[in-house]
Order: sequence, then structure tokens, then C-alpha cells
Amino acid sequence: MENSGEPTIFDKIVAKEIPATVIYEDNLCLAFRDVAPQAKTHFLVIPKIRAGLTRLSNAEEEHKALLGHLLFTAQRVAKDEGLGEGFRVVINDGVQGCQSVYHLHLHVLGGQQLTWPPGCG
Ligand code: DGP
Repeated sequence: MENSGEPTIFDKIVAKEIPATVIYEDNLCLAFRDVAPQAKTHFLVIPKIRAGLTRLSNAEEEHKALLGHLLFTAQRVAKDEGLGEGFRVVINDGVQGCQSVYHLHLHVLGGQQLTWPPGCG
């Protein structure tokens, strides 16, 4: 699955082939609510075009600007979502990182007091 080149569920969301609650969109990325929220507010920020970024650890020099844009967008949408008291950005990478969708995505979680550390047990 990881490098199959097949469209991911997120490609289908970008193409509007399956529905999602989109809260931000520009020419490079899309932010939409996670279908299985792990906090009161939980949304994902994804690149519209995967361009090899199935996972963060596939990042190359050419991806630097896009990665910066995704991170910048995460905090901008977090503010729009009222997360001014703080929030968490998570990227799960690979099997040990519990990644399930191989299309790079930033999780943004907040809207409540979060705990730390995350699941390492
Ligand atoms: P990860 O485990 O980091 O690969 O997280 C994948 C996330 O994607 C997970 O929190 C659930 C979310 N997700 C999976 N399928 C869908 C979908 O069809 N719609 C939406 N909105 N979220 C999805």
C-alpha cells in the first residue's frame, strides 16, 4: 500500500469523490475534519498532490516548501477553529508510528486540555 501509487482515500476526498467536512482549501492543501476525532477538535491537513509524500520520511529537498506550507496552514486553521489556547500537531509515520493512510497528513488536535505523553505504552 505504501508506495502503490493507487489513489488513497485522501486523493478521493481531494477529488470530491467521497464527502468530507472541508474547513480550509487552497491551491496546495486541504484541511478537513477527521472522521474519528480524538479530541473535541481534530482536523487533518493534507497536500492536494501527494508527489511522493506517502509519508513524512519520504520527504526530499523538493518538498521543503510544501512541508512549510502545510505546517503554516495547520496553525492558521487552528486559529480559525478557535484553538488560541493551544493545540497539538501530529504526523504519524510508518508502521511503528501507527500510520494508516499513506498520504502525508498533519493531525491537528485541540479544543480541550490535552495530556502528555501520547501513547507509548
Ligand atoms: P493515521 O493513522 O495517522 O494514518 O491517520 C489517518 C486518519 O485519517 C485517522 O485519524 C482517520 C482519518 N480518516 C481515515 N479515513 C477517513 C475518511 O474517509 N474521512 C475522514 N474525514 N477521515 C478519515
